[in-house]
Amino acid sequence: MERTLIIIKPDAMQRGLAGEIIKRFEQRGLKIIGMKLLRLSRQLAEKHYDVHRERPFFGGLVDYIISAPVVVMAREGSDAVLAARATIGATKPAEAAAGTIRGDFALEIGRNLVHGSDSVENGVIEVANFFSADELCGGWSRDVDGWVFE
Ligand code: DAT
Ligand code: MG
Repeated sequence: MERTLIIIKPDAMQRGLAGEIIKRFEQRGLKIIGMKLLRLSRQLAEKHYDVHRERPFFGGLVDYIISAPVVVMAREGSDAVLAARATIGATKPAEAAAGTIRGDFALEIGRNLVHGSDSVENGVIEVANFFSADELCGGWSRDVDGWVFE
């Protein structure tokens, strides 16, 4: 079962788009196993974006992601990583397809509203970086008849 970390970034919070973004993942059927509001520490932000440390935009990216509280969500499912990325849209919003979050609400790469893990491996790592085990509620699912608890 795959896990993906979703971050509703400061620009989405500032624009009042948190509910819209949560709705899209919910409608897609991506099971939610964790959610909280927090302001990232610089240390956690630098760890989260470590792969981009040598890029010229790294400093601005970190300053931006720690500039305001964000909503972080853990989502789980088969193909959760790919499905979430498809719902989010391309990194460069101008290239993101209409119907995706970025394609419908964003234009600037530095203000692209939402993060989603880019691989199955990183999904597991990123969820663990943001959530302790007791903050995650697995062990349930939905089917046509309603809730199913393990
Ligand atoms: P994604 O968020 O789609 O996974 P990424 O991992 O390549 O994209 O980059 C992380 C974030 O860094 C991205 O959401 C916005 C920012 N970023 C990426 N490339 C950039 C660039 N060329 N200029 C400014 N910001 C950039
Ligand atoms: Mg990425």
